[in-house]
Amino acid sequence: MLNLTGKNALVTGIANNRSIAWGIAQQLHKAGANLGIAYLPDDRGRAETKVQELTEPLNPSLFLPCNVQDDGQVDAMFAAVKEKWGKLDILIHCLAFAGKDELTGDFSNTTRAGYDRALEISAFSLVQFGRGAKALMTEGGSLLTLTYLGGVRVVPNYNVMGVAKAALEMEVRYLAAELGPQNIRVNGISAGPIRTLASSAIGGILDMIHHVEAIAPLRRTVTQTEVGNAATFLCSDLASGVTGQILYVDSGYSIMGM
Ligand code: NAD
Ligand code: IMJ
Repeated sequence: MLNLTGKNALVTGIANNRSIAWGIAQQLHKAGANLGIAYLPDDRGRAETKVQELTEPLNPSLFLPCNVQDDGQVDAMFAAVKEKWGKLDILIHCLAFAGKDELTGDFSNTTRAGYDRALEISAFSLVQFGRGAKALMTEGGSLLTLTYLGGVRVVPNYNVMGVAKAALEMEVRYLAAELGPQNIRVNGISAGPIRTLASSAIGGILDMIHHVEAIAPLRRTVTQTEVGNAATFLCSDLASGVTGQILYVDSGYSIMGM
């Protein structure tokens, strides 16, 4: 049976109650996992307060700042996990960022700085997390990331994020191959469009959601809870034979050719 009691799960990427990571954290908590929450700090400490208030009902035993652009913060996060928990079992990578200018207009106008930032935050961060997982998942474990169809097919305006997701998905495979002998599994969930902070800021997202509702076999979009349930499965012993995979949680949209 699916039971995460006694498992230590660190969740990144919660910004608000619409975040996919929030859906994942809730389902991991429901399955009995002991939670740690890492949030992106801002100058005024507002993110800290907001995420702390939101996640309080899940009784996290760790609450840590982590901007993946700062090696010091990433190292400190893993050091705190080691100190408090000793071992890590589950690590959720649920973050991405590209400059707004890069997510509209011609892909060929992507700047060097914009490309570097998108790939650094959205893809290199999984390499950092893989290193942390390797050191801390001493009894095996599960590393999970979130990706999108725009990493394998052209989706209007996804642009440099598509390149970042392509890199991210290949990292899933390289990390799965490297960490497998330690019984650490590495997988990705490719979620269909969901209205979150990261998607609502995109022009035309509502039209894209309506398109999915018309075309996808299930004739609807997916919810954060559905992604959270699939994540809980992949992080549980029920998925003990699954690694290096991208699981589509997209109402079946990606199978359609027309
Ligand atoms: P969201 O805005 O709620 O989450 C994005 C998170 O990234 C935020 O919590 C933000 O704090 C974090 N982040 C950004 N820069 C960071 C940095 N430098 N260091 C640490 N954290 C940083 O939006 P979301 O839609 O829940 O996105 C979560 C993941 O799901 C992303 O990887 C996204 O690409 C992926 N995804 C989203 C959709 C969708 O339609 N919403 C679909 C498929 C995949
Ligand atoms: C993002 C851009 C273009 C099309 C898009 C998206 N579609 C979907 C998304 C169709 C579903 C959302 N998505 C899958 C993402 O990964 C979003 C990443 C993202 C969003 C923003 C918005 C605000 C900002 N930077 C961002 N960086 C990454 O300033």
